[in-house]
Amino acid sequence: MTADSALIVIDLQTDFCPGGRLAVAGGDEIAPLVNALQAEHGAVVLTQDWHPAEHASFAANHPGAEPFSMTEAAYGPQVLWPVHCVQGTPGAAFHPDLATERADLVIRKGFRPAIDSYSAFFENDHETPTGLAGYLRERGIADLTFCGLATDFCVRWSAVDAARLGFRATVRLDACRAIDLDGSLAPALEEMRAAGVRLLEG
Ligand code: VGL
Ligand code: ZN
Repeated sequence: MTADSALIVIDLQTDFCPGGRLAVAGGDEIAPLVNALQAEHGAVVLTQDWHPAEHASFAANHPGAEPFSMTEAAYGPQVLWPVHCVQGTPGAAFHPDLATERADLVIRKGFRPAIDSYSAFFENDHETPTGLAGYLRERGIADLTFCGLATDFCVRWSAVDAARLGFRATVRLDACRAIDLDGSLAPALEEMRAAGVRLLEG
């Protein structure tokens, strides 16, 4: 265990697990490993996707649009998702198998109606910060290990941003699960590698 390392658990929430509204296959399976990994880090941060019902990333808010289709947002291409992780609903809660008592910080993201937020560090405009980088720097934490959901969206964007911000970034792929929307996993792994993220299978 190193004092200057943090485990960042991305979006291990009920809606991203089997039975949820944007279920990632096997999403719930990672909880025991994620819980065990917490003991290996000096700090634990949990992120929580936290959308208002009128969020622009929901297909239901775009008349005629199908879930998993694409739209053009002001900041670039955006997937239109099924309604998920609506603030205060059971689906937005952490999965019940996730141990949350050791968490130092819970960072919520995606709460601005007009902009999605995959990364734990920036919203999808790549400009609006969540405050996480400042929090980690003030605590002197330089080493980040990512796990959670989903490998090819929120984990990917978080790990790539971390590397670009100068943190040492590792992804524990065995403690992640992917959506793999139209083959999105392979380029996600490639992008993380190219950004200098260390990918570990265990
Ligand atoms: C996520 C799609 C929409 C994620 C969040 O946590 O990977 N994916 N919102
Ligand atoms: Zn979301």
